[in-house]
Amino acid sequence: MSGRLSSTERNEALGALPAWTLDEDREAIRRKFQFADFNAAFAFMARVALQAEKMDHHPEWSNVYNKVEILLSTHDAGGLTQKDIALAHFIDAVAG
Ligand code: HBI
Repeated sequence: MSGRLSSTERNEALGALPAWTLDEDREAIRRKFQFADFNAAFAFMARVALQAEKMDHHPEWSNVYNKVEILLSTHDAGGLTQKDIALAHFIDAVAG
């Protein structure tokens, strides 16, 4: 399991992920999304789910109609790792 990011690595990584906010308590990153409707939200979640399986790295997320909230952290490492950063970039790319 790749190791936890140092604070420097974390700050550098988050510089390229401006839409995400740091959750200090969870040592995680969060982003909220609003789509046109449930269909669009679920299609987004399906694409992320397939990528999560491919990476063996899964989001903590919730969905209410057209809104999706995602939290990324690496449970095995107890904080942020490169897997979280990579998945966040994938999510940004598919979210548009
Ligand atoms: N997803 N976010 C996250 N963090 C993990 O530590 C993790 C995961 N998905 C699968 C996974 N670990 C496996 O390696 C097992 O540890 C469950």
